[in-house]
Amino acid sequence: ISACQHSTIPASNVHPDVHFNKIFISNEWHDAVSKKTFPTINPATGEVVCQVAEGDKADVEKAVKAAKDAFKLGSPWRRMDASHRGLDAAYLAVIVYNDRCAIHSELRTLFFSVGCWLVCRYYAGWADKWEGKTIPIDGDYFCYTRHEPIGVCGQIIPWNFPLLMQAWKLGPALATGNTVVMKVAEQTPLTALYVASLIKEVGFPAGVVNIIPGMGPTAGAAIASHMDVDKVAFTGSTEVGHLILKASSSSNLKKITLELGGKSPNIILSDAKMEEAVEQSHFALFFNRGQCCCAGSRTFVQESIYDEFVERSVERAKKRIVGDPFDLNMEQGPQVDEEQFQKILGYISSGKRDGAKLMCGGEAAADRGYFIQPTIFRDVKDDMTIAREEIFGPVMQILKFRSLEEVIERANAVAVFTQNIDKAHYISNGLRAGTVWINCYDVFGAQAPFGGYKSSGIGRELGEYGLDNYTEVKTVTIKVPQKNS
Ligand code: TXE
Repeated sequence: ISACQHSTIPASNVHPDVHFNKIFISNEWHDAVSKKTFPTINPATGEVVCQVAEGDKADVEKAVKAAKDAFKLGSPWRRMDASHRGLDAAYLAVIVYNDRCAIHSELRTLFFSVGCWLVCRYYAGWADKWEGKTIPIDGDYFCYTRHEPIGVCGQIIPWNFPLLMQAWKLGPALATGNTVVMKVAEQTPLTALYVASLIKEVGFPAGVVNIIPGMGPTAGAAIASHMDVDKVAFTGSTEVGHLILKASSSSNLKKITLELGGKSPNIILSDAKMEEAVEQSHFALFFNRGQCCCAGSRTFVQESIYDEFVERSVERAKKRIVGDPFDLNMEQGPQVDEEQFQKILGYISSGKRDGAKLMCGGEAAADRGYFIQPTIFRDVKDDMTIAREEIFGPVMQILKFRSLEEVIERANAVAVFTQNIDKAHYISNGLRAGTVWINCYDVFGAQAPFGGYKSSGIGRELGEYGLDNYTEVKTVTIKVPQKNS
């Protein structure tokens, strides 16, 4: 990170020439079979950046065939040493890192670019270390397991962290020797296509990675129901998560991992360090304009410090700088598109209607683009829509609680702020959540698994656990003349 100070980042090119706006199959650029295109929009202005090829079922067919061919026994990819696979991925990591500023506005944030680079590099290291076992079964047999790639992996990713989601999906899939057909979000196709160009440059064999910009109900659904796709990894809404599982069950029972929405509680106990808790809770909700599946979107504050916490949070939110995403001093850019923008404003209206008290914000923050004022509601009750549904925007709900037991019952949290380690352990053990942060928020490491309990998902991404999602375990048992210990 130290090599990447602000001063070394070149000025933004706000009107970039877009070189890659087609479908990437077999290391070549293709128009859509239908010849259709769709516009990609700059959310800061509402203007069209460029047209992008719109892949659908026919293009998915082509891509799956390419991925299947690349996975054939004896193919360059299947014959490649695992260590070499790792080298290619590590090289990709370096190129992504070095090119981070040339791609898209989202990449300006160091978190995204460094995070992507680290994830690629981390999984590159795993390529020749994901070992099977020899197993001492009864009888005169020699038994061992192999960790084999699953085959053709469909990957459907969202728009909130375009490059990061791509890295989280490609890293483990490629390290373990799979081939990939990836459908990128229709709101953010350009970063992924730029990375596709790097994949070619690095020298991955043709067909190993195929990338299709297009719509969910056409291209995405075609991947989910394809008989030759062996696995689908999906990140997006819970609603579409259900459709993906259904498509698997009515096609070939392909393996599914899901990373879906949430309504993560963040618990502030009365003994928490106030300043730190306010700042971290602000970050927990407003980071990435609230567009995080793990955003701390229900802030539970203990009764005795509730008023002070609200007051300080409002002060902080009013200072939040909203504006041009290319200006490095900005804290908050626009929401991703008109649909999300309208949806968030709708949630703000519902909060007011349901009787929550609007403390700041509540409106569009500019006369063009999809900017929303940092918004805070107090006196939020558990049954209000804004306390139950994922808003995915810069809208903070602050709820009050009395006892630990009460908050565990109501919250099932993701973060806890307290100076009392016993209380922290008590709460974190009692929670049914895939991640618990104590006195911090949104702390990620390529090495540590991430994923949700209950309807927030199936499976884990990142870390060693993330490799399981992309591996079949084969047990091989050989009769031997005589076994000895
Ligand atoms: O999600 P979708 P949307 C949540 C967040 C947001 C809401 C809606 O609450 O407000 O979802 O966002 C593809 N078959 N999250 O509408 O539709 C789609 O093209 C196969 C949480 O953008 O789920 C895109 O590539 N694929 C979240 C991806 O699914 C389909 C991130 C996500 O889009 C499909 C984003 C279909 N029938 C939104 N329909 C997170 N977990 O981080 C759509 N897609």
